[in-house]
Amino acid sequence: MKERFNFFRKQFAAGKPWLISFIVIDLVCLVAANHLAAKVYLGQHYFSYTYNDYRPIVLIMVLIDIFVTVGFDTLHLVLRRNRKDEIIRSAEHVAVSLVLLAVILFTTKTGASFSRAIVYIAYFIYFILLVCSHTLWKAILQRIIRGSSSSESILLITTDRFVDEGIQELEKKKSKVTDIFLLKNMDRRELEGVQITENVDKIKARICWKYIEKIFIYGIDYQTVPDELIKACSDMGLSIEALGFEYRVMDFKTIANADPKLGALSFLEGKIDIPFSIRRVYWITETEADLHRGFHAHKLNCQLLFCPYGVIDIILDDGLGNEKKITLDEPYKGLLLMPGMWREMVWRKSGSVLCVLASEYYDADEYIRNYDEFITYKKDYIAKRDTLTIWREV
Ligand code: T46
Repeated sequence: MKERFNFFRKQFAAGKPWLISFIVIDLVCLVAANHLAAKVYLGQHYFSYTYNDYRPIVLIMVLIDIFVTVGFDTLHLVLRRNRKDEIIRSAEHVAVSLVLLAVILFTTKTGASFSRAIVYIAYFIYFILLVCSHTLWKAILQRIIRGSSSSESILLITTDRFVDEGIQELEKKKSKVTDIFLLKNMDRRELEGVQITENVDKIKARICWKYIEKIFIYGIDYQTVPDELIKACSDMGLSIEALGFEYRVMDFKTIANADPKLGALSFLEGKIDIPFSIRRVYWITETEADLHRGFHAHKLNCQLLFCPYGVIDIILDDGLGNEKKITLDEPYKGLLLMPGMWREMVWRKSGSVLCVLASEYYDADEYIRNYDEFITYKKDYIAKRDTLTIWREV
């Protein structure tokens, strides 16, 4: 419940006027449902009680309604949820409210003796009104929010290191980034006209209330995107498109000493320099010159390769007839390698050390060790790459 309450706060911050409008609509529906229920029930039976006797109960119901809305976040992503979710959430709202009211009525013996039956009828009518009014108001709001901005709202998910490149890449697709979700914002980046956040709840709320229509990831492995965000996107019917590169040569940050005898220190930091979570580290040592290894590709594994001592060539093949040789000949030079690239490593100097940071645990099934199989795999992959969508069970 605490988590839901926190998310409600973030939603409120992102879409205050619209969220308030939903709360007001809910309360109007609740009071209307009670009036209707009283009319239906009291109209059919003779009672010495009147609707006035029932008013305190309605007041308690209103207070419970506000409590449930905020505490249980029953307006969760309300603007973007589909009809099925709308019905489930509204039913949840009504059920929790009914239970709370029952507890209050039983423990305090408040209200007229007819109130229990009216309460059932009222909550049933309330549920119907809730679903109908939300559906209608959502349709109106979507037009207002979409219509008020001339261009689409686009979210880019990336790391500090790849922000500028990601924006440029999307500009090439004639898409202007309006929001950025950074896995970590070390440099406290600010960009004019672009909202940057590193808070998952905040970005979820913005996707909902700012009506973000397209989401891209750039330069990171899809597994780095928080599960919570993927789940929220799928709840809102949004897919995440992966953009990016197959490999990247990068220079690590290095602190060199004025006195060469003191050596140099290079370093890599998670989420900032490494666009995936490290699950495994391995290194290859005691090597002879002209050693050849590799001859495989990965389906899932993202890796960062570097050679802290010696010289190693990495020959990459994208399966489409393009070959590229990268020479790791400096301790501060790294090769970021995304899945789907055939590789061969050639040791150019005996004793050279190859270090690898990997995004996956060792899994022999995730390797493609047959070149023909790789070519077929790659063709399929390329065919879908432009619309590569992340739909992951979370
Ligand atoms: C890659 C290049 C750069 C394990 O049991 N656990 C491990 O974590 C690794 C990496 C390997 N192994 C076993 C599997 C084989 O029986 O060690 C043996 C040698 O592995 P492989 O022939 O795959 O080694 P390389 O040098 O051809 O490839 C390695 C990595 O496997 C690969 O992911 O990209 O380094």
